Amino acid sequence: MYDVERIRDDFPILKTEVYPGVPLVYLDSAASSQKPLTVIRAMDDYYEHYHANVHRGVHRLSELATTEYEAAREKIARFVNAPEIEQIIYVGNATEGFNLVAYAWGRANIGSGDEILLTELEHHANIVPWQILAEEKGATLRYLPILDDGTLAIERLGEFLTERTKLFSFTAASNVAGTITPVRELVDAAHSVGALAMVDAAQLAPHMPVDVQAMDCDFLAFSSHKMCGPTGIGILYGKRHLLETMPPFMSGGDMIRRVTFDGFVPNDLPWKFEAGTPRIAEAVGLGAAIDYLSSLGMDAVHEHERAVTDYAFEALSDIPGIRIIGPLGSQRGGLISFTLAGLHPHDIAEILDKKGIAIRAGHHCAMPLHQRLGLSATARASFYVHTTFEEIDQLTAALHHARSVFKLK
Ligand code: C6P
Repeated sequence: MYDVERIRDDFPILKTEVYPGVPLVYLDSAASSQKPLTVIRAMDDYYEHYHANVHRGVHRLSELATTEYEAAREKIARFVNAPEIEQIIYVGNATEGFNLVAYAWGRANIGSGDEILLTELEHHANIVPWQILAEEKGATLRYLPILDDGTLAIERLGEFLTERTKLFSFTAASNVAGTITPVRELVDAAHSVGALAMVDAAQLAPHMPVDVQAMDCDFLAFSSHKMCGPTGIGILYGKRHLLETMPPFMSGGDMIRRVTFDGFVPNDLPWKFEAGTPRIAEAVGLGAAIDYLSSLGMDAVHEHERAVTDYAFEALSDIPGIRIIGPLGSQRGGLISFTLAGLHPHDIAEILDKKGIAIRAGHHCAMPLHQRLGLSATARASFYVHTTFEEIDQLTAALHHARSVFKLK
C-alpha cells in the first residue's frame, strides 16, 4: 500500500517551517523536486569517503568513484529500459540534452529547406536550440497546434509531417498544460515520413514508468533534479547507431581515445559525449534517486499523483473566476496551471507563500504556449510522491483567502 505519511518522513525538508509557525506545503515539484535523505546521504558519503576523479587514477578511491559513477548509469539504463548502458549519456540537465542533439546531430544532418517539427506545448529548452540550428542552416521550424483543451491536434499531423521533416521533437508531458502526449503514436508518425523523433521526458520520467524501447524514440532527455536527484545532472538517451555516427558535442579530456598534435580519435560511447571531469557526486545522487523511486514503484507513484491531481482538479474547479489550463483525467500529469480572474499569478503566489505554500507563477519557460493560450502568466501547483489531500485542501482554502484579500466577488 502507498503510505504517503511514511514517504513524507523520507524528505527532511518537509519538516521545515518557512516562517515561524508556518510549515512548508511544497507544491512546486515540477520546477524542482525535494530530495529524500538517501540521496543526500549518498552524496555526503561520496564526498566523505571516496571522492576522487573517475576514469583516470589507478588508486583505490578513483576506482571506487568510477565504479559508483558507472553503476548509477546502469541503474538509469534499467529505469528507462535502454537496450545498452552505453546509450545513457550524462549531461547537465534536459536542456543540455537538447543542445547536444541540436549541435552534434543537427549540424551534421540538417540542411537548407529541411523542416523540424515541434509542438505548441514545448518548453524553451525544446524550442530555442532548434531555432538557433534552423537559422544557421536555413531550415524551417513548424509547430503542431494544440486544441483549446491543451491536447495536441493529432489529426493534423499529416499536414505538418512531410518528406521535408527531418526531426519531430516533442514533450511527453507538458509543464504548463499537464498534457501527457501519445508518445508512441507520435514517434511512429515521425518515422513514417523518415524523420527522427526526440522526446522531452523532463516532466514524464519523475512521474511515470519510461520505456524507451516501447516508445521507439531516437533520443530522449530528462533532468535529475525533478526526480528526487541533485541539480547539475541530466540524461540523454539515444539509439546506438545515431550516437555512434554523431560527432562530439563538447571536447577536451575524457572524450578522446588518442590525441596527437594533429588531431584526435574520439572515445567510445558513452564517454565520447562526456568531456572533462564529469558530475561524479551528482551521478551518485541520481543513482540513489533512481533506487528511491524504484523502491516506491513508478506505477504506484503515478497512481498516487493521479488521485491527488483529480482531487485538486475538482476542488479548484469550484473556485469562482478560475481558469484551469489543460485536459482532465488520464491525459493529465500531476500539475495544475490556472488563472484567477482579477488576480495576477504573482500576487496569488505571494499570498500563498505567506501560508507556507510554494507554487510557481509566470510563464514557466513556455512563453509561446502562453501566447497561444492568450495569457502572459499562470499560477502552477505541482504534485509529487509526498503530496497529500490535506495539502490540496490547504491550497484550495488559501486560494479562497486570496480572493477575499482582493475583495473579489
Ligand atoms: N521546467 C518548470 O518549472 P532543465 O531546466 O534543463 O532541468 O529542464 C528543462 C525542461 C524541459 N522540458 C520541460 C517539459 C520542462 O518542464 C523543463 C523544466 C521547469 O516547469 C523549470 S523552467
